[in-house]
Amino acid sequence: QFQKPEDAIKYRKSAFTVMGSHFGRIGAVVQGKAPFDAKTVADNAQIVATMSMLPFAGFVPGSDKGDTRAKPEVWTEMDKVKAGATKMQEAITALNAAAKTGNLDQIKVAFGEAGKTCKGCHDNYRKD
Ligand code: ASC
Repeated sequence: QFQKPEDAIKYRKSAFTVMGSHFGRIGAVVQGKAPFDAKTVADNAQIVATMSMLPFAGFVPGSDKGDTRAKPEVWTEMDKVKAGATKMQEAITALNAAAKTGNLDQIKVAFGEAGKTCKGCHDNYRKD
C-alpha cells in the first residue's frame, strides 16, 4: 500500500490536513467568524466525513520515525487508537447528519462533540 514509511506518514498527515481544513471552516461558522450558509457547511461536513475514514491506514508499522508528531504509544496502544478513531468517525457522521438538516443549533452541538474526539486523540497520542 505504501512504498516506504515516509509515504505512509505523508499520506496520513495529508488526510488529517484536509480534514482539519474543512472542519475548521465549519468551526468558523460555529464561532460566528464566517457567515452561515447551510449548503457550504453541508459540503464541508461531507468532505470531513469522507476524509475521516482515511488517515488511520497510514499508521503502518515502522512509520513511527520520521516527519511525524505521532507518539510511540500509537503503535503500542493501537486498539485504543482504533477505538478513538471509530468514536471520531461516529461523531463526524452525526455532524454530517446535522449539517444536512441545515439547523445551526444542531450543527453547533455536533461540532462541539466532534471536536472533543479530535482533541482526545491529540492529547494522548500527538506530541506538542
Ligand atoms: C479543529 C482542529 C482540530 C480540532 C481540535 C478540537 O478545528 O483542527 O484538531 O478542532 O482542536 O479541540
